[in-house]
Amino acid sequence: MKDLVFDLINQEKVRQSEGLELIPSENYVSNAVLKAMGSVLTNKYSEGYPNFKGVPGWDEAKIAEEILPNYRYYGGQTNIDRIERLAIDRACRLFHADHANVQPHSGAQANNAVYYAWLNPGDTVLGMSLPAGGHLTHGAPVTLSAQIYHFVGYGVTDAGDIDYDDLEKKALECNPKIILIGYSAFMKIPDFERVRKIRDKVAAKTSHEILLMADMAHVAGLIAGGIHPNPLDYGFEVMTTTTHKTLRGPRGGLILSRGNVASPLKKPEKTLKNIPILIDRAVFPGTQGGPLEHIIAAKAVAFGEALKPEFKDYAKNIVKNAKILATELIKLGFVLQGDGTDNHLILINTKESFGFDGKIYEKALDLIGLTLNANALPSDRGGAFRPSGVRLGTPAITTRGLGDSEMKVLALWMKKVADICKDAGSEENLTKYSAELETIHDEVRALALKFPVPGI
Ligand code: DSN
Repeated sequence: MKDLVFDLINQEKVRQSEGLELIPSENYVSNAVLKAMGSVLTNKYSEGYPNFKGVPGWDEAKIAEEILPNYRYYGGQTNIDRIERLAIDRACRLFHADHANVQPHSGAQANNAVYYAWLNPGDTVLGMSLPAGGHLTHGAPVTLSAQIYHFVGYGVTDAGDIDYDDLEKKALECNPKIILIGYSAFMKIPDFERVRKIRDKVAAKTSHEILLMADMAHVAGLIAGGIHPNPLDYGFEVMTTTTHKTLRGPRGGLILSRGNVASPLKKPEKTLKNIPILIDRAVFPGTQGGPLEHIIAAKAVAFGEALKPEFKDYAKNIVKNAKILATELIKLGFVLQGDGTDNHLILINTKESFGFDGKIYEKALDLIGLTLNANALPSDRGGAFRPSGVRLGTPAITTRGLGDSEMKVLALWMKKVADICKDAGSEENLTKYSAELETIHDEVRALALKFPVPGI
C-alpha cells in the first residue's frame, strides 16, 4: 500500500500551485535543489570538516577533483568532502567571505553557534528588540540562549529605521560583546558603516573586543544579487543567514566570516581574527553532531544558481515587485509600517488601516489562496496576543514570474478582502461571506496556475 504521506505531499503540491505564497521568508526551490535534497547523500555520516584552507583561486574543477586529508570522524568521505568544499567555496564567493560554515541545520543553530563561539555565559549581546522587528534568537526570553547570555534590545524610530542613537547609547551603557544587526520584520537598509563606527567608539573604551554580527536571513538573496549592502564589506566579522528565504536554497543555515582560516582541531585564542576557527569548533562539536550532507549539496547547488547573472535580475525584481505592491496598497488606503519598503518585505498596520487585527486578515486571505502571516508591530510593544498587522513579501511570487501588473491585481484582491473583514468584524463571521471569498479564490487560482511552481 502506498504510504499516506505521499497523498499529503500531493495535496501540498496542489495548495502551492493553486495559491500564491506571500510569506516573506518562503520561496520555491529549483528542481536541481530538490534533486540534491532527495539524494543518497542522506545516507552518510560525516562529523567533522573537509579540508578547506581559504579561497583556492575559485577553481571549481580543481575543488571537485582534489582529494585531501580531512578532519572527519568517519571513513568514506571522498565525495562528501568535495561536495562540502564546493558549497564552502561558492558561499565565500557569493558573500565575499574568508570562510563559510555550511553545516548549521537552521538559522537558529547558526546564531547559537556564533554566540557559543564568542561569548561566555552572562556576556551581553545588543540586538534589535523583538517588538521592533528583531528575531526570536536575538534574545527572546523563551529561548535557551536568553537563559545563558544577557540580551539588551535597541528599537526603531517612528519612521521604521533602526534607532541608531538608541543603539549607540545602549552600547555605551551595556558594553556588549556582540552588536547584532538582524531582523525578521524590517523594511529599511541598515547603515552598516554607522554601526561599525559605533562599535569602534565603544571598543575604544573597553578592554574586550566587540564582535559585529549581522543576521541577514531575510535579505541574503538580495545581498547575493548585489542590490543590498553586504555587512562583511563594511567591517562586520560575521554574517549568519538561512539558505531558504530570498537565497532560494534548501531549508538550512550558513555562517560567513572574515578572519584566519585554519584547522579546527586546535583551539585558537579567542580573538576577532580567529573567529572562523572558533565558529567551526562551535558548530561541530560545540552545538551540532553529524551534518546533513544532502542539504549541504542542495546549498551548493543553490549557491551555484545565485552566482549566475540571472540571479541579479531575480533579486532586482523581488524589490521592484515589493515597491509596486506597497505603492498600490497605500493608494488603496493601507497603512504600512515605515511608509513602504526598501527590500522584499511589507508590514501592514491593519488596525490603523481598517480597525481589525492581523489574525482575521490572515485567515480571510488564506480562504482566497493568499498566504501571509499576522505579525506584531512596534506599537504592539510585544504584548499583543492578537497582533495589529500582517507581514508579507515578494520573494516567492517573483520566483514564479509575477510582475508589475500582477502586483496591482494582488493589491485589489487584498483590498476586497479587507473590506470583507471590516464588515465581518470577527473570524467566525467570515463564513457569511463564503460566496464573495470563493469568487476571489477562483480568480487567485486562475492566475496562480498561469505561473507554475518549479518542481511541480
Ligand atoms: N521564521 C522566520 C521568518 O518567518 O521570518 C525567521 O526565522
